[in-house]
Amino acid sequence: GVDPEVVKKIEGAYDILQKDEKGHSLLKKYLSKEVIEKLKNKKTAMGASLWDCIQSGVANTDSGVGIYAPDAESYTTFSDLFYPIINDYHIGFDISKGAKHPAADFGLAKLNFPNPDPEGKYIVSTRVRCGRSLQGYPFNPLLNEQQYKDMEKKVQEALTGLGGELAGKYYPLTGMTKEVQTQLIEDHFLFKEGDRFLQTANASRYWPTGRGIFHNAAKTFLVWVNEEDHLRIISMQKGGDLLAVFKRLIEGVNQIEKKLPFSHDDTLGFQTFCPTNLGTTVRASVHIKLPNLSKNLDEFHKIAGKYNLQVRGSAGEHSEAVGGIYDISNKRRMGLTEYDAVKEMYDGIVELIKLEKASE
Ligand code: ADP
Ligand code: CIR
Repeated sequence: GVDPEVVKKIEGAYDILQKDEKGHSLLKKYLSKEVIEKLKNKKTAMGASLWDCIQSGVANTDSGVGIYAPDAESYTTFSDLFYPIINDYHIGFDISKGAKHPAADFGLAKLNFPNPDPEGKYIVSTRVRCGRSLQGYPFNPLLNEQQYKDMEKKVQEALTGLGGELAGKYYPLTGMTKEVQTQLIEDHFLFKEGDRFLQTANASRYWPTGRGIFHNAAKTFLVWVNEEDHLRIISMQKGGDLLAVFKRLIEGVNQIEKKLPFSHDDTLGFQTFCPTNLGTTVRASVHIKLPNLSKNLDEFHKIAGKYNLQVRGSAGEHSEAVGGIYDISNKRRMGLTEYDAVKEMYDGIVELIKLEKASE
């Protein structure tokens, strides 16, 4: 069973979340007393409890979501909490009503994304990323130090074989100078350090062991190793040529999956640590300046929401917009194909640029 001290923490979570009036997380919305009663004594085969899933959201009541899965089994063991959160975040993907994530389809044969901003007036850069987990390993909180080292070695070997435009080099975080690390973060290439949401989820243990970044010389193709997910595969470049960015990502994913076995599930799609990333795991984004539309932030978020888009700051999630540059991406990643997730971002951005022009 679950340690009585841990059960107490789970029970205490309810009041902590409800009493914080400024908190609006999905965890707060769906962690009812009934759910707590039903789940507080459950454990996955690897030993994860409900507390392991919710501790980040309890420590950070300003979370947007507030829950992570320490292993893939947590999604079913604690489904009474995960499924409603998944349904809410992914805008109507209700597993409890039998929803299944569609098979992967990047739509390579039908891709058609003419640059929505050929003059480069609005879009600063375009990026598409996806997450992958290695078969046979749990997510961060349940990994030991040796597993981090083994995984890093496997991934590094696989990436070293990449060819053509994708060929590059792996740079472990261990031994990287602060200057290089800081510059890579500032240039939007590397994950940040000390993320409190990940730390309190127990996802940053043994840092920087096993963590690192692979990239080609142009830094248009990058792979993050063992940050939030085992792998984050990224394609990005300046300007608004989404077609080139997405094609490069598809090529990268195809090459890597020939070398590494990824965890996939018929219901959940590709399995990830955070429920927001399940399914396609695809976040297609632009860094964009829309000075008129973003004058009224509430209104800006509302308009973006109409197109199922999410607005982030210029250094990513939980950051501010610097110099009027926003990061706008598809919000949902589940219940639609990779092609449709990217198209959702594209169509929304085309509309936002039209609206911006109309208000000039
Ligand atoms: P993720 O995309 O992996 O969910 P973040 O929101 O933290 O995580 O973003 C990671 C990094 O990618 C940040 O530095 C962010 O500014 C950068 N980024 C995201 N979208 C773009 C883009 N379109 N152009 C340039 N950098 C981007
Ligand atoms: C939050 O709830 O705000 C954080 N735990 C992040 C949630 C979604 N973002 C992510 O997966 N990168």
